[in-house]
Amino acid sequence: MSAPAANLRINADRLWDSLMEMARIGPGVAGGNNRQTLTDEDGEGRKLFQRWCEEAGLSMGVDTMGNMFMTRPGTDPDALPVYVGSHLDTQPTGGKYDGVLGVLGGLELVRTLNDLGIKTKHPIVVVNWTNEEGTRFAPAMLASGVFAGIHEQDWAYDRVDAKGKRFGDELARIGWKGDEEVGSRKMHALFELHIEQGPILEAQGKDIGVVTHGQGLRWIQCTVTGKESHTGSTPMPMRKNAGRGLAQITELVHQIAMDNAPNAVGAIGHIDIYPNSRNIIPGKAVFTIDFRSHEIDTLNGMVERLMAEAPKLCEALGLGFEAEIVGQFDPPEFDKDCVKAVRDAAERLGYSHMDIISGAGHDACWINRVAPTAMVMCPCVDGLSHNEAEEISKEWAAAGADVLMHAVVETAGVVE
Ligand code: HGY
Ligand code: MN
Ligand code: MN
Repeated sequence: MSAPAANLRINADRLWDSLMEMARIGPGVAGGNNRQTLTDEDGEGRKLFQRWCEEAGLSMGVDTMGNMFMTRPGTDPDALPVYVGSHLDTQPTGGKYDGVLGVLGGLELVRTLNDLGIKTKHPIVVVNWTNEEGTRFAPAMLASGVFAGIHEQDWAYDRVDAKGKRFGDELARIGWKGDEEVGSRKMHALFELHIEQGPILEAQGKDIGVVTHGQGLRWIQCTVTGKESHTGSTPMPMRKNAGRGLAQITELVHQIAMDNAPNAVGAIGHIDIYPNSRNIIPGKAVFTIDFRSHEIDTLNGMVERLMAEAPKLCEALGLGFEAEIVGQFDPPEFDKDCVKAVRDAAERLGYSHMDIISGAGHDACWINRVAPTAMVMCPCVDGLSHNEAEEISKEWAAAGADVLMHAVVETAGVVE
């Protein structure tokens, strides 16, 4: 397929305006967003995206996991589409760009092709994947995981949030349970634009990250059980304090990651302590360990060491310990041809670039299992993400969307 001309560029102002308008839906309390999956705010964001897509002449399909597919026809209706997209759901204290840049970057490339009357052989489909974040309903990348055949849909429907609400019920409640069979779509390729969510590109002074691999992930949900009792009248030797188990395991997780540096990370982000009363010794702690590495042996070794040492720590404190893997994927390697299309696009457009391993998980990690897939990354200020202060520049957003457009258009084939 012939490469697009180097002067083919997206409309940076229009992309930025769309990002800012979407950010007004589900605002956070500190300038970011709280548009968690399957909330009313998510439903509102979906409607805005649908309206914009339909204004751009795209036709909508929605599958049984609520994944949204917005199609721009190609000249060859039998050609498998090139997909482009990410997620509109956010963390509870999320930023304005995590996921959203990839969805609206996909819409912007369609708008630009429309402006210029450019036709492609393969159709182009812009995607919004449901529940990428996994913060309300674990695991992360739930709907792209069902699409890729990793998870069963019934299992996904039964995932519950902290208030006991079911994923399947909430999807129906907001009116986004589609009738298309999830996973029935076949793809020629998929590209995802995403902010790096780390400090490397900014520190190296690069506009574009050419993502060759991703880290693998293990989410281990632990339950430490002790005994609730009075914080004033219970003698210290008699206490069974679940909080101490949490504290020592938090330190163990950190040490395991540090012992495997630099190719490993680990932390505990989700913590529920029971009964969470000022004058009751915690009887139970439920928390999720997040281990990641791009080396599968390192990742598995971290889990093995945790599962060997944590029960002993708890036993010494007179506490019970149980653990369950509630989310996992092995380190993905993206499609070499798609990665080359991204790298060539950055070269052609004159953007500085470097190969990079994605620290965060993305829907592309699962779709990589069922179709040739690659990612484009742009820097973010101080590498900060999953924080309302997440920030990028308009120039970074435009550079990422330009490279995304060139990679997609080259793969979809320009029809003269
Ligand atoms: O957890 C992740 O890496 C992604 O941001 N959901
Ligand atoms: Mn994301
Ligand atoms: Mn995220």
